Amino acid sequence: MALATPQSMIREITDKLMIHCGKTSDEATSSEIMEACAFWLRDQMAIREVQTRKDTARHEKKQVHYLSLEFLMGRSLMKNAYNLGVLPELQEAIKRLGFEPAEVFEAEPDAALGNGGLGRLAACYMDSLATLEIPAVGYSICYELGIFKQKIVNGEQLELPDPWRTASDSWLLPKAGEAEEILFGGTVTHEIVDGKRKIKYDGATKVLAIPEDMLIAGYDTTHTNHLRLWKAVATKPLDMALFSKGEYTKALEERDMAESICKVLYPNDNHPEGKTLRMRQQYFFVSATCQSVVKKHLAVYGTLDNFAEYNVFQINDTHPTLVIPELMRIFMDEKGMAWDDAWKIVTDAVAYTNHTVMWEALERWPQSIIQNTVPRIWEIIVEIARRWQAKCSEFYNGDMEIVKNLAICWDNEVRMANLCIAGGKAVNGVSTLHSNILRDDVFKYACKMNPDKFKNVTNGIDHRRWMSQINTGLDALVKELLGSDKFLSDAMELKKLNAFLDDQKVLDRLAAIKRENKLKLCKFVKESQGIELNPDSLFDVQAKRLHEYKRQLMNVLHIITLYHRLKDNPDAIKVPRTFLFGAKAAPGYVTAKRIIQLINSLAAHIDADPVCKDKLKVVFLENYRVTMAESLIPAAEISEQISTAGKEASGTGNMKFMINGALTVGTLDGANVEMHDVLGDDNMFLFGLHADEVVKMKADGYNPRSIYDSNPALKRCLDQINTGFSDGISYSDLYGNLLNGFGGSADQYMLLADYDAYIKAQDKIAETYLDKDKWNRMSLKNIAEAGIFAADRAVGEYADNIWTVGHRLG
Ligand code: 26W
Repeated sequence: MALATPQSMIREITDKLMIHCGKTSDEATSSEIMEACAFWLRDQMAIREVQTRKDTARHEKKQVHYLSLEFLMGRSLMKNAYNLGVLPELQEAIKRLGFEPAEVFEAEPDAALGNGGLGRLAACYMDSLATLEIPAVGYSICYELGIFKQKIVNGEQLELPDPWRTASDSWLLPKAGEAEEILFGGTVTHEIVDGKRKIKYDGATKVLAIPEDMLIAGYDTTHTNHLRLWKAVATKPLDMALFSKGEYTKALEERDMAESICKVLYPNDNHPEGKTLRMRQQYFFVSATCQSVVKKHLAVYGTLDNFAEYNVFQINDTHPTLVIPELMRIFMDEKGMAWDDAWKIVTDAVAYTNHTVMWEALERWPQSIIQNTVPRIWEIIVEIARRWQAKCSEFYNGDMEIVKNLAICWDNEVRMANLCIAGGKAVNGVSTLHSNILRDDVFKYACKMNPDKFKNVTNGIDHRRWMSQINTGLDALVKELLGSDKFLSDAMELKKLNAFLDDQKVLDRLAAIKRENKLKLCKFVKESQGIELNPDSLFDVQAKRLHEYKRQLMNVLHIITLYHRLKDNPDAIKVPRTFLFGAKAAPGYVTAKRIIQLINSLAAHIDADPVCKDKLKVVFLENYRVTMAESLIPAAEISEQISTAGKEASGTGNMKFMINGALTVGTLDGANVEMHDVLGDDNMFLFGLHADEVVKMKADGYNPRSIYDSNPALKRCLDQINTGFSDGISYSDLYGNLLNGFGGSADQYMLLADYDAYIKAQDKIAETYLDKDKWNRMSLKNIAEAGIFAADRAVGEYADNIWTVGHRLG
């Protein structure tokens, strides 16, 4: 049954506007209308969520607790209205209130509490968890500032703060009554009282964790979950004793410490920052979560014996690892359990997903930071490590090399991945290739000890958001062709589009939809950056975090190659191209920032050269974010997925482009491998070394300089980077990285080894583009085969193979 008619909605939204903003609709701004709509939707969801929670308890359903330091939610207004089935009514109501729906949606800031793939994956999974009617809660930190806003000034990245909450507070439901206390620092002593061990904390600092819940409605169900964002506040506003003594700064210390915890999201992707503040963030949200879950479990069941039967904690990479020692602490110190009993429950209740094999991304914490920040947790880790080491040593007959590799504590460091393996019931990678690399390489010794623990769940995306919502033209075509909207609940239905691969009319309509989307993007780019794009050119897009392994620089080498061809022969380019880049670089990642600058130098140089007019253009899109992806992806024709094979755990952007009909140029890496499985060589542009060949070539002594010496086109590109472009900025550092590294570190990501194959793939793309029908057919094939990359499928696999919880669909 519909929740509301536009008429009743107008009345209720007007009420919200009055109560929360103190305005009538003729006084309100678009932003206030947005807030009023959000309040209305939130309240509808709140009613459903209470019902869901009661059902979960009444029917004694197992619950999933999804812990992640990042949730890249983006905007929620359209999403929630869509899932609640009231989007058309809401749009109508907004119009009748005298506002333009697009402007109201536009007024919502992105909730950008994440860096990239890992954070967006968590957001997509929240949608599927609710849609599959799985009782689940997401947990994270209520950061005041999300990922920085990127400004490009003179070609360089500048970071600005992102105070996302200003207009988004209406989504949050504060639950002050469910606050938890977290202890930091101090010293720990053990006392025996009445024959029982008691832990005493001296000089610890208390911080209060207050939940702010963001409600998550499922699609086509009333099932409603929530994302619990913990906010840190001091237990008392001011230490009056110190204040009275005149020690003003010290009196404020506790408050400042508490507030600093949830101030800002760390902007690092694939590179952990071993800082005390980050450790505090991790323990803060883990401890609050564990305490809250244990409390709620006891309230329903009155015992912890069945805790693992009714609760499972999925940890999103190692960032929430402390859930393992924290549960041990609660079970033993607070609930009086013996070690073995507590350990049995923990190891049945925790599962870990690995998202990267980049060695620099694997978290290793200095002992001193853990010891000083969370002294009791440190003691428990030491004991876990001791027992684990004994077990490993026994299994491997004391082989010290292997024992060292498996150790949790070694060289005054704590290795979080090993702690997760020891304390978890499952470890999974995020694509077939990635999971195999974990089993055969990164975690091979642990895998041998317990092969069944190591699993794969290939990532997926929320196809309702990433296709239907953002590409309404394609959504309408698919519904018409399939004669139903069943694909929204069962993405495999998309396969039925295969029946239209030779239908000329369908192919033409598909092309017309793409063109519409390109025109919309042109408008967006013109309005946001003042840049004119040529809609008749091929839109070639690389949008993802900036990282050397993702090889934006190889894309640049191709562009320079095209430029040189044009210089030699103004007719060399048959297919005009627009290269669009969207990427944030971690603020401390110097090389990544230099690559952004290089792209901008190149873009300016090409713009200034008349030979490129209407043939070649490069645009660096400022401040790439979820909302930008939503207009960029439907307009893309080529999706660049060109990481060094073996380095990209899965990729999820690749899936979003695919389901919107872009063709992929890519290596056999991450989920590209599975894309290739369903598309074959004919429907994507595959190139380059395979993961095993990368490893072998490195082992045999990779020599990029010999490739440079023997390939004149490549040499010319690199020399051009060395000298730079018309702005006079030299990129000799990037040139040097590719050619002059020490100890075999030149061209770490093997751009030169793949250059030739990449150029050939790109030439094939241009040739194929000239055959419109062939191109459109390939595009339709991509959409038809994208169903397996639905998050619904992935979450269903977690439910079946790791969590053992029931669900609907599939
Ligand atoms: C602590 C610093 C830090 C921050 C984030 C280290 C590592 C990360 C993430 C694990 C990086 C990340 O986002 N990984 C991406 O995860 C996606 C979802 O599984 C995959 O699709 C991407 O391939 C992977 O790079």
